[in-house]
Amino acid sequence: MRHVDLRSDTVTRPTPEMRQAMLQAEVGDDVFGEDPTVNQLQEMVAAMLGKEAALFVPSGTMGNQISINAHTRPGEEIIVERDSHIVNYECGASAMLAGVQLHIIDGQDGIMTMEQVAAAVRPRDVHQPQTRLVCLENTHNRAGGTIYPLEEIARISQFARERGLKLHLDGARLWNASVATGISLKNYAQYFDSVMLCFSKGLGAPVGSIVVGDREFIERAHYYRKAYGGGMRQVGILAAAAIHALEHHLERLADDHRRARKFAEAISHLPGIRIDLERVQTNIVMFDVDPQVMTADQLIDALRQKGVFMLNLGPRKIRAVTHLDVSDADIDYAIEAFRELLGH
Ligand code: TLP
Repeated sequence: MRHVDLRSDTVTRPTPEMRQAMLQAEVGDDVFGEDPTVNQLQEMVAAMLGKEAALFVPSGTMGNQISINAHTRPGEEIIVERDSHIVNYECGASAMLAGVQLHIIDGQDGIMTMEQVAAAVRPRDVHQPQTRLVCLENTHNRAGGTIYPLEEIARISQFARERGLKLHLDGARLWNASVATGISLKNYAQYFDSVMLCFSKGLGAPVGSIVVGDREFIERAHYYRKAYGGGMRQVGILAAAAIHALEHHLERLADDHRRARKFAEAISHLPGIRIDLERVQTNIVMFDVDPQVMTADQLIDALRQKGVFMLNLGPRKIRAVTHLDVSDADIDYAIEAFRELLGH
């Protein structure tokens, strides 16, 4: 039986060519700053994003969390969107480790407007926490891989600068936004004080994320990376996978987007499936199952029997994500599995 794993773009396994690059990587002790491959990756990504410096980190979660810590002081407030990864899937780390309070805003499909951000900023008042940082997410995971409009980013950025607030981007899948829109990574990054990007998602590397920003910010982030236990030694073997991914797997994200679109359109015609095709903009397909027909759990179980794997995000909500290890034939197979289960 075919095995089509659409639970996440994190499930990819390194290709033979990527493993070869890892095998041949020159390495050194990165805690001493002496790993040439890590240094090469950091310089490469800083240049791609048009920032002064970059820092390789073990995970997206650590990248976001050390950025939050580096921008803030305990007791300060950060503005975040309700469905964001930082709010929902990072174990409350911002409170646990940076000691900040979250000011949560209801966005529309993950998008907060400048007006919403402005309304959430605290006045200078001896009673109130002080707002220090705003975090955006692009593409937005829980909203279904949606792309943050550049104009809104620009407006929020201008407002933040005027008010002396910092702006951080959870760009775990910024690569996807850039490939889908043709807007360069640099163009996106210019609006932010810090950006976190993942190599371990659609790019197909086994481990690793990166944070970019100005030199002073990266120095502070470096301090927190060590404090969080993220100082790694001969980690050039992982940086080599990331460099390989940037050189060979970036443009092909367009294939993932095309396949996600094909899958979404095909299942949208089936009874019991509710899906907003306008929100299928990159490699994530989020849809609801009509509880009269089946629960999300039941559909996921039935799909698993056929070798198709998806993620349950609620009693009705299911997520499917395309990636490097999902071919056109895999997508056709997944569509056929849906037709068999729901077609009649
Ligand atoms: N997302 C994972 C799960 O944690 C939900 C996934 O399968 O999508 N920001 C965003 C927008 C993410 O989607 C993720 C991972 C992260 C940060 C965290 O990255 P890691 O898993 O490397 O800590």
